[in-house]
Amino acid sequence: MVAFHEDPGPGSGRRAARADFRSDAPRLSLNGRWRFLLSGTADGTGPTLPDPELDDSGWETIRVPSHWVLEGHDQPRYTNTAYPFPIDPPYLPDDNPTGDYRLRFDLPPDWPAGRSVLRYQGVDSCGTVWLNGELLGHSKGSRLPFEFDVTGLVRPRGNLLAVRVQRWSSGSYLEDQDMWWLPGIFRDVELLSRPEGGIDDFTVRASHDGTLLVTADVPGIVEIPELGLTVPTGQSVTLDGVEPWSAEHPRLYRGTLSAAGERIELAIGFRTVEISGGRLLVNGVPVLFRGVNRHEHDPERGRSLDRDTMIRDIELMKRHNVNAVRTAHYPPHPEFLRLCDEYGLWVVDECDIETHGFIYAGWEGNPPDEPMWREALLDRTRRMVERDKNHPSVVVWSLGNESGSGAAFADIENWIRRRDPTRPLHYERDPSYRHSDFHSLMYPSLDDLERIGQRKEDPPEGVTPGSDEDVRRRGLPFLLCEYAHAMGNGPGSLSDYQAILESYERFCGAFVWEWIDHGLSGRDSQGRPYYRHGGDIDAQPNGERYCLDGLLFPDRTPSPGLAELRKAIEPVGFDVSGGSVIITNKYDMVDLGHLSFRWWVEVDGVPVERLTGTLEVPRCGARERVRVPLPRFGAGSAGEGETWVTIEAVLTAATRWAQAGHVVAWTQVRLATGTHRRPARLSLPAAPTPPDDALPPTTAVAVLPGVGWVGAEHEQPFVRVGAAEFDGRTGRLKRIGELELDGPVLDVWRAPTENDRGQGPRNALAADWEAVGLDRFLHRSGGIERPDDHTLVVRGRSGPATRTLGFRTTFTYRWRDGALHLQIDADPVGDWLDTAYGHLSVSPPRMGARFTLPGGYTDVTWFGRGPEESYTDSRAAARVGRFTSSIDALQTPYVVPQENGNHVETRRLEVSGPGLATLRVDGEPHLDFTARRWTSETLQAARRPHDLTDSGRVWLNLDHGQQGLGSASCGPALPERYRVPVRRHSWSMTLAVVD
Ligand code: IPT
Repeated sequence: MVAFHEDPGPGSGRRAARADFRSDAPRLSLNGRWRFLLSGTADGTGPTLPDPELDDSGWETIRVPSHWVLEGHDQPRYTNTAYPFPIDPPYLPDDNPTGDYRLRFDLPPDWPAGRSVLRYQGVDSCGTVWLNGELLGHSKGSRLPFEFDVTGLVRPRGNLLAVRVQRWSSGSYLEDQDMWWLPGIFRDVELLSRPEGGIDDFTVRASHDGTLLVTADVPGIVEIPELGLTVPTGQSVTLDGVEPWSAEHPRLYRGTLSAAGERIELAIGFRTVEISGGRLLVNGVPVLFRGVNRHEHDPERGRSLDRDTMIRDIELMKRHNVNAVRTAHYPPHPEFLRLCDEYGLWVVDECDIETHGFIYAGWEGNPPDEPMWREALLDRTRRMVERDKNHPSVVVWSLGNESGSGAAFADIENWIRRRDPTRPLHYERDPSYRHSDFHSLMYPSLDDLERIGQRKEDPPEGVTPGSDEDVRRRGLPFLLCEYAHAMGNGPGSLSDYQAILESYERFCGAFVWEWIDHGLSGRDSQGRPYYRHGGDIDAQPNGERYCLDGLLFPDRTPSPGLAELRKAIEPVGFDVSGGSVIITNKYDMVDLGHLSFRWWVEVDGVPVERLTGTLEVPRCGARERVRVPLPRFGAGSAGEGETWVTIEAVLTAATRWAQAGHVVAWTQVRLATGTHRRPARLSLPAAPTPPDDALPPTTAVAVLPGVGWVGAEHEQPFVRVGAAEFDGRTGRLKRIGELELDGPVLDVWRAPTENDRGQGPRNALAADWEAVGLDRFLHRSGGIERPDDHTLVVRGRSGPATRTLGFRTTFTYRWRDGALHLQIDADPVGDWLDTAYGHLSVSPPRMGARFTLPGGYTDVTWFGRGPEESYTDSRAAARVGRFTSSIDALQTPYVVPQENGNHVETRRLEVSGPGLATLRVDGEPHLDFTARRWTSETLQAARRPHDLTDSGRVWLNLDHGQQGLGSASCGPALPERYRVPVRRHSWSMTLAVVD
């Protein structure tokens, strides 16, 4: 006999799947502390587990719901695509940690005598259940509910519920999602009284035209008081004047469904989903999902989330303009969908099916293509659809993720279409898209996405151009189910993607990968807290850091990437020209009546009194635009300096998810015609490269007329220009008046981001950089010249050992008007098209100048983009203004330390510290700056944020620029235009000491 856990079938003894609902029937939560014992094999503690007489007083206890690996038993495991067991379906290794659970419980005194049902909302990976010694059955499908009828078995007092949970089961072959393997009874356990004449299941069909049909397994009455409606089940009615449900206006009609023995709470949303003319329409109009992929994750509780955490997720999504969720890659806790109905989010509900690891078997034996698994796959589909069918928020069913193709998908498709013809189906991985109502891909490049928008994409491999399949796919709407891999610092290009998504009718939206970093709370040997990733667990295989790819840090602190997403997808567009602004309503359903528009003027980042007000915006319907005259901002009267007007669209009244005044969208426009024009993107100005012979040989310091010698004999000679002092040998700046500093040296390095590292050998820029030595430049002073009393020219060459490549540098200092002007010219030399590595053509991650300051410096103030960090392809969220921060607060604590805290387009920077002279730097026109208490090298070497400790100096970069962030950790290469080209770079700044 096949052991249950290895039987490919889905379960036995279970009740039919049905809707999840709230009713007035009594319900007893069985959550709490259960007896628990973990064993090493599938037999668990043996055959006595269900025996009510068994003395379990020596067992440990465990909280239910939870994952035992997060409650001090065994270890969590993380793999991305790999199965942590041999591909030997449907079998599992003998080593199979198995949790045996026991709970004694009594019924409340008033528990009705009728039928009772025991419900599990989620058990990972499978469960066998006994009540009072009797086997009820078993089930697989970790993120789906199952129920047993326990009528006649459950008794008023002294019940003994026993559950055996194997960590690995045949079900695990269908659950190879990129996430932690977290076994246990991790969702609620309940006992439900099922009254005589109660309702077992019901289906709501409510269209945006007011048509309503509720069917149930027993006759009942539907009542919706605010519509004055009383109608029997099975009878369709069309109601006048209902407001449709949408994510933007989640209008729910509360009511009841009553049968003889039970009253169910209804929360009906009238809405219609259809595909028409190659577009996705909801309520008759096109929609654009501004979505995220959400795993259930909490650093302490894993996938065992409480309701407050679900609400927190939804509030954060709504506040960041996210309007859609793909429940990657399994149905969430049912409460989450109830909350989506209430708060308003479009949901792509995805089935708990992923067989990704079969990639290592060349997809040989892939379960969807093997009859043995058909029932298990269909079972999962049924349980999702039946459970979630009444949620207006659920607008698309997704058949699963990354499971190749196979005949089972046809069965799944047919079953859903018969059961629920009201929602379209999504499946991404079958290149024929035969079972999908959407064309869909993951991580296309911008160019590929553009072609898809035009319905001009290359057909997937194996599909003949012009074939029926090709033509059908081209006619489908496109849903970008994953893009913008948010691993570490990034993603870049969110605005670029959004611009394309908003440009073509074919697109119905996109879902960033992913919502939250799956870091788990841990402590190191010294007791310091940190977030664990796969590599922090001593087990192979493991997917290392790949679980840290969210827009939220593990503790739900928004990352800069989420701020950027919020700006990129904001639902209001502004286009200021002449004396007016064209306001574009990018909502799909609602007008702009809920927003107020306020403006103010700042000069050099300082608000100008009286130059502030509100705009009167006439009615502007969904997807419409209005032109609004702008007041005369009085730029002329504002005074000298860079003058910017900021316009914000804010919530007029509080909503469920944000306060009145919450900023939904904004824009900024420069008013005065300044001397500087910002380049739209990082485009470092090109200058001709002089021949490679201009560098004089290394010389002893050329002591030139006017050089002042300082210090005692035998000490380093110093060179003075105005109030600036230089090391006479290296030419490095050491002092400006009272201010002590050191630098600059040419800096082409940054601590690689996850996206710099690419994916395996793909787009592995950091590996190429390291191969040619960009991480280990050595510097040679090439001589100092003093053309006149106020000028110092310091030449040098920087490059790595073993290579010819590098940059020849010229630092030209001029003392004028009590400040030190610095011009930096860097010219590439040597072989950048690596000969030994043939294929390498590297470009540096940074073109910068590194200084240090004494450790007593603590704060910065700057005029430029802020307050969050910004990069050339992730700068939309950073507005132009004046910002102040401590140096410590400039650091973004990515779970794995990497480059962070850059600020593009900085016009002016001041660095100060108690008792120290303040350094002021003016860019010409702009600089990128970073300031930190450690070097890029230390940042790179750190494994955890707490490895970073104060070096005793402040490391200040005043850079020409850095390359963008991209999202190449899983996705396309960084576009050329965001790289730092290998050519002459020149930039300049003025350094001054201020009080
Ligand atoms: C894609 C997966 O669907 C998702 O779960 C996650 O693993 C993501 O990649 C990377 O973090 S699949 C990949 C082959 C594109």
